[in-house]
Amino acid sequence: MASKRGALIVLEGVDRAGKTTQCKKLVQALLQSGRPAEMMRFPDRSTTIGQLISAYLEKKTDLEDHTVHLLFSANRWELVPVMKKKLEQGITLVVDRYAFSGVAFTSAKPGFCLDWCMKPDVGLPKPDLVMFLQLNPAEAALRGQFGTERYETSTFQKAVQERFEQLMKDSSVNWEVIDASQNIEGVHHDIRTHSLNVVNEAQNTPLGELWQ
Ligand code: ADP
Ligand code: 2DT
Repeated sequence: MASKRGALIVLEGVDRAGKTTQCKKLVQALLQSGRPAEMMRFPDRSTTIGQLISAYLEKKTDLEDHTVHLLFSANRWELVPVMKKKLEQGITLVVDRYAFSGVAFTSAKPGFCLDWCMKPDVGLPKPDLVMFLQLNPAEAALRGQFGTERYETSTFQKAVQERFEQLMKDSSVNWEVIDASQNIEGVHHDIRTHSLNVVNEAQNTPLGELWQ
């Protein structure tokens, strides 16, 4: 009999919502409870494609908008064999941003619709759970200034938030909205509760395909 698979858990949210902090804490909590777990993040800037994306985000290079969208998607697809292997080995993957960021960010640019932006990511491993860390801009501002990378402006982030809200209407994805304005432990408590349920359920269900 095949061994029990790990769960694919994604954290999404606007800048400074606490995604990275919470991904790390969730991995620690899962490991401490005896469940194998690893963190991943997108973009993964370590690959050749990731380096092109990183230079773009750092404004060292310019790329045409469709082109960079496809590179972000390619950066996920190139990691799919590794992700599937780990999940099959029973490792739960906790992922900092995924295709939802891909769609929300590009579709916030003029001339892009949600539908076109979703297409390249159709068929990716489907997350068992996507937690959206909800935080309003005033509270995000209390956590520090915007950085200097591309997209780090309040006008653009507001448009991104609106696109995320559109995406969350899609009931084919298991969304959970988390109140990210709580303290770090409070947010972690909510995330851990939802994740443990999903890790247990995923063991006996096949991995799905996103948006199809
Ligand atoms: P993201 O990955 O969503 O951009 P981070 O996890 O990097 O967010 O957190 C952004 C900043 O906010 C960091 O300085 C972090 O320590 C702080 N932070 C994270 N979660 C909270 C929280 N719940 N309350 C207050 N500050 C937080
Ligand atoms: P961080 O590395 O700080 O999370 O910033 N983005 C991300 C996209 O535009 N498309 C994508 O597919 C993904 C995964 C969000 C990465 C920045 O890149 C944006 C912020």
